[in-house]
Amino acid sequence: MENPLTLTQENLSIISDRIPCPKYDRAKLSMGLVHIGVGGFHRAHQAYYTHQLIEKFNGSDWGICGVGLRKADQKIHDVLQKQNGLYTLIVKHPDGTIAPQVMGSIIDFQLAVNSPSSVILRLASEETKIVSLTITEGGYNFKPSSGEFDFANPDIQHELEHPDDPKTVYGFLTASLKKRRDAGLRAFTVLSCDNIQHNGDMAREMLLAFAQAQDRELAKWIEEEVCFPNSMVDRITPVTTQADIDYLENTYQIKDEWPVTCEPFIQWVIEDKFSNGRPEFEKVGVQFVPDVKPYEKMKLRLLNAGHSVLGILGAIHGYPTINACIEDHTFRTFLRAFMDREATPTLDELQGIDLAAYKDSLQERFANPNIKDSVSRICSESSAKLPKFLIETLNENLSSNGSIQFAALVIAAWCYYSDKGVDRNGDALEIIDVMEGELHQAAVQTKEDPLSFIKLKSIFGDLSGNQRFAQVYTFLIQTIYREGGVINLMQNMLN
Ligand code: CS2
Repeated sequence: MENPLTLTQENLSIISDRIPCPKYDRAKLSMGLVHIGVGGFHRAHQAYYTHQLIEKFNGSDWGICGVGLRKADQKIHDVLQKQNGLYTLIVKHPDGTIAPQVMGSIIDFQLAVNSPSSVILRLASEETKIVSLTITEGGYNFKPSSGEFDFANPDIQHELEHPDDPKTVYGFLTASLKKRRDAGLRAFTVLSCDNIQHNGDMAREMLLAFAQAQDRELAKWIEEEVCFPNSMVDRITPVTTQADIDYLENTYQIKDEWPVTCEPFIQWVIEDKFSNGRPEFEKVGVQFVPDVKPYEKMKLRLLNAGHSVLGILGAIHGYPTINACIEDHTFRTFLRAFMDREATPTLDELQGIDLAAYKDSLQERFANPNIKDSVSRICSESSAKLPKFLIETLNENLSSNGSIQFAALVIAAWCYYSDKGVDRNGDALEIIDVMEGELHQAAVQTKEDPLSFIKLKSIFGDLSGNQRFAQVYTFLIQTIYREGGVINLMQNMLN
């Protein structure tokens, strides 16, 4: 048995006899990319594409500097620092094949809470050409029901008054863009990679709202100089488990404290508008298109909404993972009926895309038995996700008099989930949501007022005032409470 080796630059030549490792000289990379929000998804997606580009096409200008803005990023900071930015990406195929590979594209990591000024300097450096973001749906600081910038956030208030002590992404972007402007440097591109429709437009609108409140002249410069391409990103990336860490150690004698696992599928569609150059990502399969909106909409309303449909119903029913849901005929058929009857009618025609084949492929991807994507990951932060993934579709169907009952059932199930906090076997659900308290408060009043949950305006807007919706929802929520579950309702809807 070989010695277990910690994944570090020094050990890389020995580790490369065990699994594929970067073949390029990492010391020679420039940091053209700064990425804010280095979660599993970034490491499975953009950092993977970048690694491929550097390795196969000499994209040496595009090393990545990761940035963490939250205290919780301390862990990834420490791990990446210890491992010289290296980590293992473990691709899990549906046939059981597991393909681990060491990624080398992240070459530095900075934690904003440790040193905000060095993060600003990195962003303001001439070397930085693109600042990409995965700050989650909730990180954009908009009010979900109106879409307006939320100036009430205390961190935003603080950084408006103290531009040199930023806390949120907006404070850091404006502080560094100001430095660039004053130094006569070109602006960087802000490339949003979050699951929000029109993510680039959203980043632009929010940043400009903030900048206008802070410094009107700067806001004007940003408006003229910074490009914000919209992009659609896709790769299912479950939460890393101890079993993944043990697998590397037991099978390859590699000690990696935080590997990332993902499915083989990967997609990135980006609008080709950049302020200051870009990597030739098309060489590694990224699609550059003039208008990404139809792709985003398709993915958010089918894949992400489909995940939420399975996740919320599955959680109540006691299924731990998305593939367990898909194995159940009722869940599988329900998902497809939701996609066909409620999501598809709201989508635009996309040349070259066969929607039926896309939906088939989603079912296959969800069924991958090795991914074991937990329903708790899918349900986490539903208060930020559902307005984008599901409620927009629902509102469009209400306007066009289309089908609404599948989405209504998911919302009713979410109320039950937020109220009870256990599955149908009485086992506790792992609920992760910044609005957990408010959701619970609203949900527990359902017995007295069946509409109490959907009166949470910041999430549902005026949905409770829509008579057609209120009627369908009331019937569904009362049935769920009476029966203590959703399965009969799901079956009835399919008949
Ligand atoms: C998921 C996404 O967060 C969620 O609920 O739907 O993380 C999904 O797995 C990715 O967007 C796939 O590209």
